[in-house]
Order: sequence, then structure tokens, then C-alpha cells
Amino acid sequence: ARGHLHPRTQVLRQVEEIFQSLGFSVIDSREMETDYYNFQALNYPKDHPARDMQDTFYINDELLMRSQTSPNQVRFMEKHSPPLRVIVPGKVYRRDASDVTHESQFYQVEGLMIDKHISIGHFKAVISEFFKRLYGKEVKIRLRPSYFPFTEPSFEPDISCTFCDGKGCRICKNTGWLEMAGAGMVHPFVFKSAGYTPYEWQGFAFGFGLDRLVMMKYRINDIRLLNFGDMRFLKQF
Ligand code: 2NL
Repeated sequence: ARGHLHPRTQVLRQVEEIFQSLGFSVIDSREMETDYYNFQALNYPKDHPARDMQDTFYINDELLMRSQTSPNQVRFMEKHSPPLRVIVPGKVYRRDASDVTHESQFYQVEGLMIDKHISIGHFKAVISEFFKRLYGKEVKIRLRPSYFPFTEPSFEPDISCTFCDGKGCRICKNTGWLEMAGAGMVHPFVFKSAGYTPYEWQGFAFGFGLDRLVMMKYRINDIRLLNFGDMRFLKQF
């Protein structure tokens, strides 16, 4: 029997190709991080609940398993001057109980674009082009206000439901919209941590769950199927 790429790897390759064609570089990243890069540099207050032992896997007082891939963007910014466009895919870790939509290890793709005069309009253009190419059809984008310590303003982009084209169905719970990511304009504090002059540069950043993208694309209703290694499941892709 011949093997083939895991469905998540197939979708990741497609994601990387789309962003590369839009001028983004794909950067590799480490999974074990320091408290500084995972939290402090990203403007998490000292008493933020995400830092709790209940939410983050700690190795010791200083080292932890990253809860998002952003620490690597901070490392990248320290080494490179703007303008820049990067995406950072990789595995992240959170102390979540496993169920149909949660696993304690999952894959995230984060992106960062920094230049002079970057606005939310640029973000909307990049993200609509991305989803249009990934799903092979026009999608509408809606930004809901949200909060993250590392972006201001912050929002959650929804896309019009790719199953019913926004009419309302079981998959979008009759709302016509699918939650796809978290995003925002990079917080001046993060620019300062990275050694950039805030207000001289602007940028947008986003993060989405790769597993969720795969699930939406193939209508998989349990994230755990992606991790079991059951050939009866994997053979279908
Ligand atoms: C989510 C969605 C997000 C970012 C990630 C980011 C990275 C840098 C600076 C600012 Cl270096 N932002 N990434 C931004 C917004 C959302 O991920 O649900 N995260 C908890």
C-alpha cells in the first residue's frame, strides 16, 4: 500500500502556497518557549488567566509549551526590520479537555504584515483573497469586535458560510456565518518589545486554527479524528 500526506498536511501546503503567492514567507518555529516570548512580550498582564497552570503546560519556572505561535513572530521581528510579511504555522499547546472541537495539542497558522500605512482594509483584502482561493469561491468577510492583549483594535473575522452561502444551515447554526480566526492591528507595546518604533510602523496580525480549516473543508465533525491515526479515516483523503 502506498502512503500519502495527512489531510492536515495537505491543507497546510495549500495555505502556505496561497500566502506565498501573496508575498508572505513561511517561517519555521520552536514549540518550547520562555514566559517572556509567550506572554510578556505580547502584553499579557502578569495575572492573565492564560498564564495559569490550568491553561498552559509548564516545563519549569521559565520554560513552557507555547500556547500560540506569536512568540516566533516576536523573535522574527527582533532579527528583521520591517516591512515584512510572514506566516508562522505550527503546533500549539493548551490545557483543554479533549472533545469534538478541542484538543490539548492543535495546529495554528498565524500571520503578520508590517509596513507604513497598513490598515484593517489591507487585512480584509488579504483574508478574503485567502479564503476565496482556499474554498474556491467568493466569500464575504465580517469583522466582529473582540479583545486580545497583543492587538488593538482586535476583531474576529467570520466568513459567509461556505456550505449554504450565507442562507443559514445546520453547520453555521442558521447564522449564515462561520467563525474563522482572531485578528487585529499589532499593539504598540508589541512593536516596542520587538525593538520597532511604535506609530512609525503599522501592521495587522491574525491567527487561525488549521484543524478547524481542515474540518470545514472536508466536513469533519470531530477534531480527534485528525489525531487518531486510524487508516479507515485517513484513507479517504
Ligand atoms: C487567537 C487568534 C491571534 C495574533 C493572533 C499576533 C502576533 C503578533 C502581534 C500581534 Cl507578533 N498579534 N497574533 C493576533 C490576533 C489574534 O490569534 O485566537 N489567539 C488567541
